[in-house]
Amino acid sequence: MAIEFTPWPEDLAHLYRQKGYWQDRPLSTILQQQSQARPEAIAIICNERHLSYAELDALSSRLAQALLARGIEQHDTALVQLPNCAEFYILFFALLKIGVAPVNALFNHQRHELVEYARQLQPSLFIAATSHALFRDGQFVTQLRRQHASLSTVLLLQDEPASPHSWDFATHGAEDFWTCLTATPVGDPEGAKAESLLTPSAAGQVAFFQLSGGSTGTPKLIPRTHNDYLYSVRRSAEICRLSSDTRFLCALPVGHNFALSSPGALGVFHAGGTLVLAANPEPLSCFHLIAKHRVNMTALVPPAVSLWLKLAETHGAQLVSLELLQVGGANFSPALATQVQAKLGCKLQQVFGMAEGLVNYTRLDDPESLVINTQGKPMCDDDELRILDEAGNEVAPGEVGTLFTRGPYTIRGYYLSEQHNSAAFDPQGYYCTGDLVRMTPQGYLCVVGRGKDQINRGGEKIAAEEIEALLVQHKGVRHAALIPIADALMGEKSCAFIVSATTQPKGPELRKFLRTLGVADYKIPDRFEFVDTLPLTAVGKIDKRKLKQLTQTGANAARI
Ligand code: OOB
Repeated sequence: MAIEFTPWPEDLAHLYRQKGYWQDRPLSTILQQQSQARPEAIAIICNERHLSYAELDALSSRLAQALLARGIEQHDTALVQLPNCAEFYILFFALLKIGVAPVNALFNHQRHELVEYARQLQPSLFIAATSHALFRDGQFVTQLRRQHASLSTVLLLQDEPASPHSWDFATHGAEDFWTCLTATPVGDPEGAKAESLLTPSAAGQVAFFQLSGGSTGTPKLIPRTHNDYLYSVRRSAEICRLSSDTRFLCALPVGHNFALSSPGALGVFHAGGTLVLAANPEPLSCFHLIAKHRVNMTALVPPAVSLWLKLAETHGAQLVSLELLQVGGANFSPALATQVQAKLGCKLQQVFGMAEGLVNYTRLDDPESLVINTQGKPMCDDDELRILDEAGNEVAPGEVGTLFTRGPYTIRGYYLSEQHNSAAFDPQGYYCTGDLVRMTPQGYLCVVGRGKDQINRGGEKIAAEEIEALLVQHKGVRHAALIPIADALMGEKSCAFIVSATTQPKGPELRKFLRTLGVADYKIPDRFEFVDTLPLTAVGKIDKRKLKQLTQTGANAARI
């Protein structure tokens, strides 16, 4: 059975097809087109490996066939956690080719997050890397297998096959990624026939899941269809003027919407350019890759830009090939924005996007004042935006309100979340972004704040409710409230206000407790404040505004 999702209403779906946004082609056509048009061109550079479009296409088809041979079927789902590496794309296209929808967990996710995604997805396939601490041994894989009868195939990507963490695959019912892939013989006379057996899911159906930054207790999965996602990739590539000359450095997490489609790796493949992979945005190694591979475009979150600006003072000569830097994911101050051209020697583009869909870009020919002071305008003429006040009325032009949006690539509902969907989407299908924005007379957006209960830690999103629910599981914690605090480098960090139950637990103990629950490191509070009571609003909710004031004055709180 096809994977469930909330469809767009018929009239709008018709309009999106009529206007050519939805072309009823699967996402995998991106790769197939290039492997025919420019088979020898280099698609991916990953350390010393150079993969051409033909090789990427062939490897993903071989993996797809190997998965079919293991009983994986169309409409199955996969839980994937891979670092920035070529295998991520080989696998992504392999799954697309056989209609299996993956969710790509971030590499810094841990047990808590993976267990939750598996619970929601019931995957038949699980792929991870032994370079991640959770997969040094087979314990977690065994636990997942025990919890999910649906899980039939587990593939592990090993750093070096003969590393000291070498795996006992048979005991844990897992296989080595490359052994599985290469088991299908090359040049198989049946190859062409086998290729024709690969069938993606229908273009109007779910291709894969994005992850929501979230503001609720459990993270939500975002079903993206081939039609909507392929449109966002094509249009993003067009706005950013990608071509076969594009040499894009991907230093953000490969699965994140920014790095995958805005225009990201898929935009580069669509244009026939070259993707250069970096493990992370650490400036020294990225500068080296830029110089070595003559990279002309990259994308960063604001804290990384700060570090790049600093290093450019001494190592700027390595950046001569760089033409365009995209910045997005979190608030980017005009003070930093003005330094980009002078210090990094390239153009700046601001990107305000979300995994749920809507992406805004400043345009490449925009005047400097727009590029520095705004977060861009929607990529599509049929993106519909509403900016509403607290009573749900449209604000006057230029005033601040909460951004609601719908359009040809913005979802209509989270995966299997009926109750939450009724709050996150209005009756006309507009998604409530939770972002406080103002629109300029030219139709550009300025993100001025956030209404949602989320901390944006340098682009990494933390749902306050999720961490609060975990903290109160500690026997020493009666109430917990997580709020953002200002941080010079990260923009925001997190601070947990704790009302203790009996004996007062200390910050280090609570951090350790969250780690034993298997929570990703970036979600662990940077600061703890212990208070006797939490202030309440008139309707009895925790008054986070007051807590934020407390962190600024420091009154009444014992800090750890
Ligand atoms: C991107 O996607 P997500 O899903 O990790 O986070 C979306 C949220 C937005 O709702 C907003 O709160 C914040 O991240 N955000 C920004 C921003 N870009 C995203 N806040 C201020 N300024 C910006 N430029 O973060 C994302 C997805 C695609 C492209 C770019 C970013």
